[in-house]
Amino acid sequence: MKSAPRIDRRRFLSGAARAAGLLTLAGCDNLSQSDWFPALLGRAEGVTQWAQRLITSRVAMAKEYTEADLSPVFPANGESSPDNPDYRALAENGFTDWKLEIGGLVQQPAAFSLTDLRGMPSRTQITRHDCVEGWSAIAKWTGVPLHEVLGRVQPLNSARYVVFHCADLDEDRMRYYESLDLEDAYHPQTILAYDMNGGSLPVAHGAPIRLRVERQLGYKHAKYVMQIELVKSLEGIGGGQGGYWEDQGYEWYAGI
Ligand SMILES: Nc1nc2c(c(=O)[nH]1)N[C@H]1C(S)=C(S)[C@@H](COP(=O)(O)O)O[C@H]1N2
Ligand SMILES: [Mo]
Repeated sequence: MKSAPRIDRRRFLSGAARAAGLLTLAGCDNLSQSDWFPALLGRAEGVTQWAQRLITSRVAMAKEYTEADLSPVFPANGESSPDNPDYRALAENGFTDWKLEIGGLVQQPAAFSLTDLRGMPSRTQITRHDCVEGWSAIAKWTGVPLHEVLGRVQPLNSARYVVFHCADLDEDRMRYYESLDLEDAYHPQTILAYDMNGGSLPVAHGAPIRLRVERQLGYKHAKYVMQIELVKSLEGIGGGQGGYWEDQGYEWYAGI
């Protein structure tokens, strides 16, 4: 697993969790919803009140920047041109035939075209993307807040995670996917972006839509999102760890 040496706070927090003997839990369970976690953490030696608050609260907004801060070059990373034939066909038609399918534990499964998504309320944010490979870049993203989309399909009470299934497959035919808990899914800065820096999202950056989840590291920001699925558990999806990189050892909660 590649580490993120620049992110001291994250390192400290994972150290705090480890001190409490809870590292294995940090993966797929929402610690803030656990009754006993804060109590146990509070007892762990050397763990201060503010650290506990940082761990248990994720309501804060990620920093937003101005046009003057935009990076002249924003690298494309990971997949930048999916060779999936279905995706290619959609791209050749300017994604006019593409539809985002949303199903699983919802009352009203739906399929939204790009026009449908562009017709919903939008949010624009200038944020910094941090990749664990050691680069950061600032861009302007416009898209529909995920909570707007979820509001239209009405998740059932049993839903705990939102899973994003992508168009790209790796050499072993494993599909890229990612997941969020509902707390991050409903965060105001969590958007399905269709524009980047004022133009439509380029294929290299995830056209027709990519997830922006600004308080987490780059690999959580799924590109080429084709389907969204609400589930009770991450078991049985991909390798069961909640994401393509998570299945290879990265942390599921990639907080910055
Ligand atoms: N579908 C898909 N999404 C993905 C990836 C990928 O390979 N496939 N790479 C991830 C990683 S590691 C990063 S840093 C960002 C890169 O986004 P960018 O190409 O816009 O820089 O996308 C993330 N989302
Ligand atoms: Mo990344």
